[in-house]
Amino acid sequence: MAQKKALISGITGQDGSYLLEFLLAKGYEVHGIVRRVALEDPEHRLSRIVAFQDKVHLHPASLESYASIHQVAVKVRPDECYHLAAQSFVSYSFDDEFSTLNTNINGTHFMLSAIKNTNPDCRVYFAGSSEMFGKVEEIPQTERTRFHPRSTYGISKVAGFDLTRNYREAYGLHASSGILFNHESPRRGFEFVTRKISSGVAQIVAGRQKGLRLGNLDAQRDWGHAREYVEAMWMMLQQPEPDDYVIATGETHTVLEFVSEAFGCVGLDYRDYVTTDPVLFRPAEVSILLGDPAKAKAILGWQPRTTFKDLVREMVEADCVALGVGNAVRS
Ligand code: G4F
Repeated sequence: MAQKKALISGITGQDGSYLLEFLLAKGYEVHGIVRRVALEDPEHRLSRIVAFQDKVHLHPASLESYASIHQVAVKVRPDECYHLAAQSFVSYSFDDEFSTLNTNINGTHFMLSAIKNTNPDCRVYFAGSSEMFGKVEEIPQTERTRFHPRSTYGISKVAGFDLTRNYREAYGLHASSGILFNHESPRRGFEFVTRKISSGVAQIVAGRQKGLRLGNLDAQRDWGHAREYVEAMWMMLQQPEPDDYVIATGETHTVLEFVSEAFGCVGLDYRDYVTTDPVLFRPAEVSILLGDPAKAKAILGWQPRTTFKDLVREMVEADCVALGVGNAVRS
């Protein structure tokens, strides 16, 4: 059988890097879309995929340019396309609503259109988000729960979700959306709360930082491991019919629980270090996310494996090891 070709947008991010590894292990020829600046600054911007640089084919393109995406689609002619690229930091979407909407909505539209126009048999994955549920209308959230986004990021993801469904219904594209709940790992960006906490703990242990300033500690999130969530993306594209799936653990925890667990890993009491700062609260918060992954389990055979405690520990340990204080982590 001919080697399958996959195209990933957002390949340099947390999810893109895990997906790249996963697809290479499955024998795929993997292509990635990257911004031109990333190719000019590989040490910094390609750090998550540096180990695979000689195995992956990178193509410069911009989510803001249909022509550039179209060109890559023509050149690669992928069998599967994973559209992960986005402005994905919710907090930033309050600072620049316009660019978040432009990049995320147009980027998704350009990708769907380029695939439909050049390679309509290609299967497409769209990275939807639990942020689409926003001010949740039921707990837990399922594929049937109504969306009520609370940020332009969430709104952009609802638009991407609707575009994906419309390309499926109008043009027969095999296009699926994953409604992924928060997923973390040692590769998470430092701006997201889990990595801010795990790296903060390591900095404190290493004596480089005295305390940690956070926003809303009462928010609840359904946190899983990113490595497992990319497997679900692939599973969706192996189904005979395209569809939408909630990918979640089915457990929710407060930010405070994450904080307490993370400091506990190195034998510290968070109350001695953590302060809250109103500046870090969001104008509109998503208070609770809790997903029901029953459909993914029944149809894809997917289920989460990493527990909340193990996830926190893995992240704290990785950050402590990176700073040379791995021995502070309690066994
Ligand atoms: O880690 P966060 O920034 O992630 P958030 O907003 O839930 O979004 C992430 O998950 C979504 C899936 O549901 C993705 F679509 C999205 O791209 C991203 O990956 O914040 C989590 C919670 C929020 O309630 C926030 O208010 O943590 C709270 N928080 C408290 N203090 C903080 C902080 N968040 C950040 N980033 N920094 C803080 O200091």
